[in-house]
Amino acid sequence: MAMIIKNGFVVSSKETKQADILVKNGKIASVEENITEPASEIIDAANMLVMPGGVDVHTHLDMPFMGTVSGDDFETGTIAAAFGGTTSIVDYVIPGKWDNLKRAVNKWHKKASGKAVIDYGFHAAIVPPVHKAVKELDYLLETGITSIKCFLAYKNTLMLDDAAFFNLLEEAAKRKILVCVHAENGEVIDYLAKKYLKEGKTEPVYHAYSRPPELEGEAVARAITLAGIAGAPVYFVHLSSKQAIQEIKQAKKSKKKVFAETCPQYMLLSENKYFEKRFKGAKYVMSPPLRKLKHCDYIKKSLTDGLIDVIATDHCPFTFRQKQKGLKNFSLIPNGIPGIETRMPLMYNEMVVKMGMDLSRFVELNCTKPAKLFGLKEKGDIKPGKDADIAIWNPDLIWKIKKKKLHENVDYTPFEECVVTGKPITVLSRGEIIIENDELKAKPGRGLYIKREKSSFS
Ligand code: DUC
Ligand code: ZN
Ligand code: ZN
Repeated sequence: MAMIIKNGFVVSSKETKQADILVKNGKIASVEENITEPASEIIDAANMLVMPGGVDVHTHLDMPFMGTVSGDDFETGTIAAAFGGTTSIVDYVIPGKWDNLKRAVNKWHKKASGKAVIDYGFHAAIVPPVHKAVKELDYLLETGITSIKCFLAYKNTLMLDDAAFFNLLEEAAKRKILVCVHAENGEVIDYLAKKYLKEGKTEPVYHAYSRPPELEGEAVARAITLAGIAGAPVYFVHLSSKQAIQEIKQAKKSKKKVFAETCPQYMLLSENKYFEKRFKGAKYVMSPPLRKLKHCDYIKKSLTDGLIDVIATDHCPFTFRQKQKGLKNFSLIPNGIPGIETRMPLMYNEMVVKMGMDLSRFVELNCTKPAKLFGLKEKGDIKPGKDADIAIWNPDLIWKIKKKKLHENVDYTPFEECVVTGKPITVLSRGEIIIENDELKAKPGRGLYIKREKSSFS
């Protein structure tokens, strides 16, 4: 039977208006004033914001990495996402040393099925040797994976050299596969890391010093050039610096098909976190690293200037114990931080409450544009025909982020003690209530694999 969400302020990527939403068979059937159709369930959303569920297109769940495994699996990770108002994710399949892409994708299906509480898709990372992976690109498309990731950092493991990267750009362009790029200059990072370690500089802050922002700017510029020659649109993941965004600005100005993602941490946290005593700085070790405040401010400004297309998380949590692997050598600290549960509230607080941005722009960056760019055609907006993935927010609730209240399977949050205004209270996935009054209502395994369409590149 039908469900009606009544009297809320409905926020779509186009407008905010007081309206009711009629949900039928898991889909949004209509968005209109005063719907009177009979319904088996009515949710009163008076004084609430009714927004699309968040779409997080950059996560690493249950991922083997740097000699350990990221702490959230598809059950804990998607539960945490749901509590934070996110209703679909796209996770990165990372092939192990002996995996071809097919085997790696099957491994990821096994990790996810029976566990996820929200819907999920996959990207595939392409690691050396590239010539083998190229032969499997058509298989990726058949299985609903329409984007790949290339690492220009992590020398000797994930990194591609320029020729291999260019080869992939050409092959991706032929097939309209969107190429996601981790843009940092891996050769020079490797050189600097070795130099610091030789000088006895082993503490977490040298992780940041060995990856200066210029090396991100350089890699972004190089990737834009190579993609231009190959005729491939490119999507830059987790941009962290002014240098990188300036390259994006230039490219967008020249009408190149270049897209930019950033994450809350690059706007809300800065490099001084690495100086926390007793190795606590390791909790913020991620790549790219946190930057000086001027970069945070520049990225925030870029949200309004239209230079950023997507806000995602790069959720990749490791416990403080796991981080101890790098106690005597910063280059061994597993890279990554949690963020899947806090993205939407932190960004609502920053963009809407503090910066006074339009609610539709918040929705566009966190829901609609990621869904469009990654071919999640049923997701990311509130309009008839879309899946009823909906988060009902109390926009006035003031609360403090505390690890002990979160659901991420890790022993800290980098956003501890942040005070935010606004919280998702009721969350629906395909018309089913999965979170209500801080309680999980969904069973693991209800989340479905999304066979994605090709990017709309717009
Ligand atoms: N960066 C991280 O911090 N973790 C996972 C992979 C990455 O690129
Ligand atoms: Zn990355
Ligand atoms: Zn990542």
